[in-house]
Amino acid sequence: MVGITLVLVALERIFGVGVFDPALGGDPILYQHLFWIYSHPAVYVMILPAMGAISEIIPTFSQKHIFGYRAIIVSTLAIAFVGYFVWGHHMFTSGMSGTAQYTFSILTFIVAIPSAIKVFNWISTMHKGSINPEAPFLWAVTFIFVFMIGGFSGLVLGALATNVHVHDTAFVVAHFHFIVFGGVGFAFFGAMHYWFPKMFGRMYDKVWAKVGWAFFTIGFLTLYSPMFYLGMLGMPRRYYDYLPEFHAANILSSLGSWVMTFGLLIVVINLFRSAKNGAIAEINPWHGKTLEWTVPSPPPVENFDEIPVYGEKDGPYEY
Ligand SMILES: [Cu+2]
Repeated sequence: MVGITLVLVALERIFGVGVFDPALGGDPILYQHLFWIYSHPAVYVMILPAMGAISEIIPTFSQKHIFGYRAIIVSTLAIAFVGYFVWGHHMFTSGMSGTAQYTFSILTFIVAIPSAIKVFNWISTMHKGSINPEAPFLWAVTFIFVFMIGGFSGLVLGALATNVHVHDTAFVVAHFHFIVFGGVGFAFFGAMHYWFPKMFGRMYDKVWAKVGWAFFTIGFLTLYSPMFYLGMLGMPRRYYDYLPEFHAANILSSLGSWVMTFGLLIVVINLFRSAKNGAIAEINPWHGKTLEWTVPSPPPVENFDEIPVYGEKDGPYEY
Protein backbone atom coordinates (compact mmCIF):
# COMPACT_ATOMS: atom_id res chain seq x y z
CA MET A 1 0.00 0.00 0.00
CA VAL A 2 2.77 2.45 0.99
CA GLY A 3 4.76 1.09 -1.98
CA ILE A 4 1.95 1.78 -4.48
CA THR A 5 1.50 5.30 -3.08
CA LEU A 6 5.24 5.99 -3.37
CA VAL A 7 5.31 4.74 -6.98
CA LEU A 8 2.32 6.96 -7.86
CA VAL A 9 3.81 10.00 -6.13
CA ALA A 10 7.14 9.35 -7.90
CA LEU A 11 5.33 9.16 -11.28
CA GLU A 12 3.70 12.46 -10.49
CA ARG A 13 6.79 14.25 -9.15
CA ILE A 14 9.44 12.90 -11.55
CA PHE A 15 7.50 12.41 -14.80
CA GLY A 16 4.70 14.95 -14.29
CA VAL A 17 1.94 12.31 -14.71
CA GLY A 18 -1.19 13.63 -12.97
CA VAL A 19 -2.31 11.22 -10.23
CA PHE A 20 -3.29 13.13 -7.09
CA ASP A 21 -2.31 16.70 -8.02
CA PRO A 22 -5.15 18.66 -9.70
CA ALA A 23 -2.59 21.07 -11.23
CA LEU A 24 -1.33 18.13 -13.34
CA GLY A 25 -4.85 16.85 -14.10
CA GLY A 26 -4.92 14.41 -11.14
CA ASP A 27 -7.57 14.03 -8.43
CA PRO A 28 -6.85 14.17 -4.67
CA ILE A 29 -9.92 11.99 -4.00
CA LEU A 30 -8.03 9.13 -5.68
CA TYR A 31 -5.79 9.10 -2.64
CA GLN A 32 -8.84 8.47 -0.41
CA HIS A 33 -9.89 5.62 -2.71
CA LEU A 34 -6.41 4.13 -2.56
CA PHE A 35 -6.36 4.42 1.22
CA TRP A 36 -9.78 2.86 1.82
CA ILE A 37 -9.60 0.11 -0.80
CA TYR A 38 -6.77 -1.18 1.39
CA SER A 39 -7.91 -0.07 4.84
CA HIS A 40 -11.41 -1.52 4.85
CA PRO A 41 -10.24 -5.09 4.03
CA ALA A 42 -7.39 -4.59 6.55
CA VAL A 43 -10.00 -4.60 9.33
CA TYR A 44 -11.22 -8.00 8.12
CA VAL A 45 -7.64 -9.25 8.03
CA MET A 46 -7.63 -8.49 11.77
CA ILE A 47 -11.09 -9.72 12.70
CA LEU A 48 -11.35 -12.99 10.71
CA PRO A 49 -8.57 -14.78 12.67
CA ALA A 50 -10.15 -13.39 15.88
CA MET A 51 -13.46 -14.99 14.83
CA GLY A 52 -11.54 -18.24 14.29
CA ALA A 53 -10.38 -18.16 17.92
CA ILE A 54 -13.96 -17.50 19.08
CA SER A 55 -15.17 -20.47 17.01
CA GLU A 56 -12.65 -22.67 18.89
CA ILE A 57 -13.40 -21.35 22.39
CA ILE A 58 -17.23 -21.37 22.31
CA PRO A 59 -17.65 -25.13 21.51
CA THR A 60 -15.07 -26.19 24.14
CA PHE A 61 -16.69 -24.17 26.94
CA SER A 62 -20.20 -25.22 25.89
CA GLN A 63 -19.10 -28.90 25.50
CA LYS A 64 -21.11 -28.97 22.27
CA HIS A 65 -20.17 -29.36 18.64
CA ILE A 66 -20.11 -26.10 16.74
CA PHE A 67 -23.46 -25.20 15.20
CA GLY A 68 -23.38 -24.77 11.41
CA TYR A 69 -19.73 -25.62 10.73
CA ARG A 70 -20.16 -25.11 6.97
CA ALA A 71 -22.07 -21.84 7.43
CA ILE A 72 -19.17 -20.55 9.53
CA ILE A 73 -16.68 -21.41 6.78
CA VAL A 74 -18.82 -19.99 3.96
CA SER A 75 -19.57 -16.80 5.91
CA THR A 76 -15.83 -16.31 6.55
CA LEU A 77 -15.14 -16.54 2.81
CA ALA A 78 -18.10 -14.28 2.04
CA ILE A 79 -16.88 -11.59 4.47
CA ALA A 80 -13.37 -11.78 3.00
CA PHE A 81 -14.76 -11.46 -0.56
CA VAL A 82 -17.47 -8.80 -0.12
CA GLY A 83 -15.10 -6.81 2.13
CA TYR A 84 -13.18 -5.76 -0.99
CA PHE A 85 -16.17 -3.94 -2.49
CA VAL A 86 -17.38 -1.70 0.33
CA TRP A 87 -14.57 0.83 0.77
CA GLY A 88 -16.65 3.73 -0.61
CA HIS A 89 -18.75 3.79 2.60
CA HIS A 90 -15.89 5.77 4.17
CA MET A 91 -16.24 8.43 1.46
CA PHE A 92 -19.97 9.20 1.27
CA THR A 93 -19.32 12.90 1.93
CA SER A 94 -16.34 13.19 -0.47
CA GLY A 95 -18.57 14.27 -3.36
CA MET A 96 -19.00 10.87 -5.06
CA SER A 97 -21.96 10.37 -7.41
CA GLY A 98 -25.38 9.29 -6.11
CA THR A 99 -25.04 5.96 -7.96
CA ALA A 100 -21.72 5.26 -6.25
CA GLN A 101 -23.26 6.23 -2.90
CA TYR A 102 -26.15 3.77 -3.01
CA THR A 103 -24.02 1.04 -4.56
CA PHE A 104 -21.53 1.21 -1.69
CA SER A 105 -24.38 1.50 0.81
CA ILE A 106 -26.10 -1.67 -0.49
CA LEU A 107 -22.81 -3.61 -0.65
CA THR A 108 -22.12 -2.61 2.96
CA PHE A 109 -25.48 -4.03 4.05
CA ILE A 110 -24.63 -7.28 2.24
CA VAL A 111 -21.46 -7.71 4.33
CA ALA A 112 -23.60 -7.59 7.47
CA ILE A 113 -25.35 -10.85 6.50
CA PRO A 114 -22.40 -13.27 6.88
CA SER A 115 -21.39 -11.48 10.11
CA ALA A 116 -24.88 -12.02 11.53
CA ILE A 117 -24.74 -15.70 10.46
CA LYS A 118 -21.61 -16.15 12.58
CA VAL A 119 -23.18 -14.54 15.63
CA PHE A 120 -26.24 -16.79 15.19
CA ASN A 121 -23.99 -19.87 14.98
CA TRP A 122 -22.01 -19.00 18.10
CA ILE A 123 -25.17 -18.37 20.10
CA SER A 124 -26.73 -21.61 18.81
CA THR A 125 -23.57 -23.47 19.82
CA MET A 126 -24.05 -22.28 23.41
CA HIS A 127 -27.78 -23.08 23.40
CA LYS A 128 -28.43 -26.01 25.78
CA GLY A 129 -24.67 -26.49 26.17
CA SER A 130 -23.04 -27.32 29.46
CA ILE A 131 -21.44 -23.91 29.97
CA ASN A 132 -18.15 -23.66 31.85
CA PRO A 133 -17.76 -19.94 32.64
CA GLU A 134 -13.95 -19.77 32.83
CA ALA A 135 -11.95 -16.72 31.72
CA PRO A 136 -11.58 -17.71 28.00
CA PHE A 137 -15.35 -18.17 27.75
CA LEU A 138 -16.06 -14.82 29.46
CA TRP A 139 -13.79 -13.04 26.97
CA ALA A 140 -15.43 -14.92 24.07
CA VAL A 141 -19.05 -14.12 25.03
CA THR A 142 -18.08 -10.50 25.65
CA PHE A 143 -16.58 -10.52 22.17
CA ILE A 144 -19.98 -11.56 20.76
CA PHE A 145 -21.80 -8.85 22.74
CA VAL A 146 -19.35 -6.08 21.84
CA PHE A 147 -19.10 -7.22 18.20
CA MET A 148 -22.90 -7.08 17.90
CA ILE A 149 -22.98 -3.47 19.15
CA GLY A 150 -20.12 -2.65 16.78
CA GLY A 151 -21.97 -4.37 13.93
CA PHE A 152 -25.29 -2.62 14.51
CA SER A 153 -23.56 0.77 14.70
CA GLY A 154 -21.86 -0.24 11.43
CA LEU A 155 -25.31 -0.39 9.82
CA VAL A 156 -25.98 3.16 11.04
CA LEU A 157 -22.78 4.18 9.21
CA GLY A 158 -23.49 2.03 6.14
CA ALA A 159 -26.91 3.64 5.63
CA LEU A 160 -26.36 6.73 3.52
CA ALA A 161 -28.72 9.15 5.32
CA THR A 162 -27.56 8.42 8.88
CA ASN A 163 -23.93 8.30 7.74
CA VAL A 164 -24.08 11.91 6.56
CA HIS A 165 -25.33 12.94 10.02
CA VAL A 166 -22.67 11.11 12.07
CA HIS A 167 -19.83 11.31 9.52
CA ASP A 168 -16.49 12.31 11.10
CA THR A 169 -18.00 12.42 14.59
CA ALA A 170 -17.19 10.51 17.79
CA PHE A 171 -19.82 7.95 16.67
CA VAL A 172 -17.31 6.57 14.16
CA VAL A 173 -14.66 6.36 16.87
CA ALA A 174 -17.07 4.37 19.06
CA HIS A 175 -18.00 2.03 16.17
CA PHE A 176 -14.38 1.46 15.20
CA HIS A 177 -13.29 0.64 18.76
CA PHE A 178 -16.22 -1.70 19.37
CA ILE A 179 -15.16 -3.67 16.27
CA VAL A 180 -11.39 -3.51 16.29
CA PHE A 181 -10.55 -3.15 19.97
CA GLY A 182 -13.69 -4.78 21.38
CA GLY A 183 -13.71 -7.43 18.67
CA VAL A 184 -10.07 -8.24 18.05
CA GLY A 185 -8.87 -7.28 21.56
CA PHE A 186 -11.45 -9.40 23.40
CA ALA A 187 -10.77 -12.36 21.08
CA PHE A 188 -7.03 -11.90 21.65
CA PHE A 189 -7.40 -12.07 25.43
CA GLY A 190 -9.86 -14.98 25.10
CA ALA A 191 -7.33 -16.86 22.96
CA MET A 192 -4.47 -16.00 25.34
CA HIS A 193 -6.40 -17.40 28.32
CA TYR A 194 -7.53 -20.44 26.30
CA TRP A 195 -4.14 -21.57 24.94
CA PHE A 196 -2.00 -20.18 27.81
CA PRO A 197 -1.79 -23.54 29.69
CA LYS A 198 -0.84 -25.23 26.38
CA MET A 199 1.80 -22.61 25.56
CA PHE A 200 3.53 -22.49 28.96
CA GLY A 201 2.49 -25.73 30.67
CA ARG A 202 1.26 -23.59 33.58
CA MET A 203 -2.15 -22.28 34.64
CA TYR A 204 -2.82 -18.62 35.54
CA ASP A 205 -4.75 -17.60 38.64
CA LYS A 206 -8.34 -18.17 37.52
CA VAL A 207 -9.91 -15.77 40.04
CA TRP A 208 -7.62 -12.86 39.09
CA ALA A 209 -8.26 -13.66 35.42
CA LYS A 210 -11.99 -13.10 35.98
CA VAL A 211 -11.41 -9.95 38.07
CA GLY A 212 -9.22 -8.53 35.28
CA TRP A 213 -11.85 -9.39 32.68
CA ALA A 214 -14.59 -7.68 34.76
CA PHE A 215 -12.66 -4.42 35.21
CA PHE A 216 -11.58 -4.42 31.58
CA THR A 217 -15.12 -5.00 30.28
CA ILE A 218 -16.80 -2.42 32.53
CA GLY A 219 -14.04 0.09 31.70
CA PHE A 220 -14.27 -0.62 27.97
CA LEU A 221 -18.04 -0.09 27.86
CA THR A 222 -17.79 3.09 29.96
CA LEU A 223 -15.00 4.41 27.75
CA TYR A 224 -16.56 3.88 24.32
CA SER A 225 -20.37 3.88 24.83
CA PRO A 226 -20.58 7.66 25.55
CA MET A 227 -18.96 8.30 22.16
CA PHE A 228 -22.08 7.00 20.36
CA TYR A 229 -24.10 9.62 22.22
CA LEU A 230 -21.51 12.38 21.68
CA GLY A 231 -21.31 11.59 17.97
CA MET A 232 -25.07 11.71 17.54
CA LEU A 233 -25.04 15.15 19.19
CA GLY A 234 -22.40 16.20 16.68
CA MET A 235 -19.08 16.12 18.54
CA PRO A 236 -16.44 15.89 15.79
CA ARG A 237 -13.63 13.34 15.99
CA ARG A 238 -9.91 14.21 15.98
CA TYR A 239 -10.19 17.26 18.26
CA TYR A 240 -8.76 17.39 21.77
CA ASP A 241 -11.22 20.14 22.74
CA TYR A 242 -15.03 20.20 22.70
CA LEU A 243 -18.09 22.33 23.54
CA PRO A 244 -19.15 22.59 27.23
CA GLU A 245 -22.30 20.46 26.70
CA PHE A 246 -20.09 17.47 25.85
CA HIS A 247 -18.15 17.69 29.11
CA ALA A 248 -20.01 15.17 31.30
CA ALA A 249 -19.90 12.38 28.70
CA ASN A 250 -16.20 13.04 28.04
CA ILE A 251 -15.42 12.81 31.78
CA LEU A 252 -17.34 9.53 31.98
CA SER A 253 -15.37 8.25 29.01
CA SER A 254 -12.03 9.21 30.64
CA LEU A 255 -13.03 7.49 33.91
CA GLY A 256 -13.83 4.38 31.86
CA SER A 257 -10.37 4.47 30.30
CA TRP A 258 -8.75 4.34 33.75
CA VAL A 259 -10.92 1.42 34.86
CA MET A 260 -10.10 -0.42 31.61
CA THR A 261 -6.35 0.22 32.04
CA PHE A 262 -6.57 -1.10 35.60
CA GLY A 263 -8.25 -4.28 34.29
CA LEU A 264 -5.60 -4.59 31.57
CA LEU A 265 -2.81 -4.37 34.19
CA ILE A 266 -4.44 -7.14 36.25
CA VAL A 267 -4.72 -9.36 33.16
CA VAL A 268 -1.17 -8.75 31.96
CA ILE A 269 0.46 -9.11 35.41
CA ASN A 270 -1.51 -12.32 36.08
CA LEU A 271 -0.40 -13.86 32.76
CA PHE A 272 3.25 -12.78 33.08
CA ARG A 273 3.58 -14.04 36.66
CA SER A 274 1.84 -17.33 35.89
CA ALA A 275 4.00 -18.07 32.84
CA LYS A 276 6.88 -18.58 35.29
CA ASN A 277 5.29 -19.43 38.63
CA GLY A 278 1.77 -20.71 37.88
CA ALA A 279 0.56 -24.16 38.95
CA ILE A 280 1.49 -26.96 36.53
CA ALA A 281 -1.38 -27.27 34.03
CA GLU A 282 -3.06 -30.48 32.96
CA ILE A 283 -2.67 -31.57 29.34
CA ASN A 284 -6.33 -30.77 28.62
CA PRO A 285 -7.65 -28.41 31.33
CA TRP A 286 -10.77 -27.32 29.37
CA HIS A 287 -11.76 -30.77 28.01
CA GLY A 288 -11.24 -29.62 24.42
CA LYS A 289 -11.47 -32.05 21.50
CA THR A 290 -9.00 -30.47 19.05
CA LEU A 291 -5.59 -32.09 18.59
CA GLU A 292 -3.45 -29.63 20.55
CA TRP A 293 -5.08 -30.94 23.74
CA THR A 294 -3.79 -34.48 23.11
CA VAL A 295 -0.09 -33.53 23.41
CA PRO A 296 1.90 -32.43 26.49
CA SER A 297 2.11 -28.71 27.45
CA PRO A 298 4.12 -27.01 26.07
CA PRO A 299 3.93 -29.22 22.96
CA PRO A 300 7.11 -31.13 22.07
CA VAL A 301 9.06 -30.37 18.89
CA GLU A 302 7.13 -31.68 15.84
CA ASN A 303 4.06 -32.18 18.08
CA PHE A 304 3.18 -35.82 17.23
CA ASP A 305 5.24 -39.02 16.96
CA GLU A 306 2.80 -40.37 14.36
CA ILE A 307 0.31 -38.50 12.20
CA PRO A 308 -2.87 -38.41 14.33
CA VAL A 309 -6.21 -39.56 12.87
CA TYR A 310 -9.71 -38.64 13.99
CA GLY A 311 -12.30 -41.43 14.16
CA GLU A 312 -15.53 -41.40 12.08
CA LYS A 313 -17.64 -40.00 14.92
CA ASP A 314 -14.88 -38.30 16.83
CA GLY A 315 -14.15 -35.07 14.91
CA PRO A 316 -12.52 -32.01 16.46
CA TYR A 317 -15.90 -30.49 17.35
CA GLU A 318 -17.86 -33.62 18.36
CA TYR A 319 -18.80 -33.77 22.03
CU1 LIG B 1 -15.22 0.16 5.98
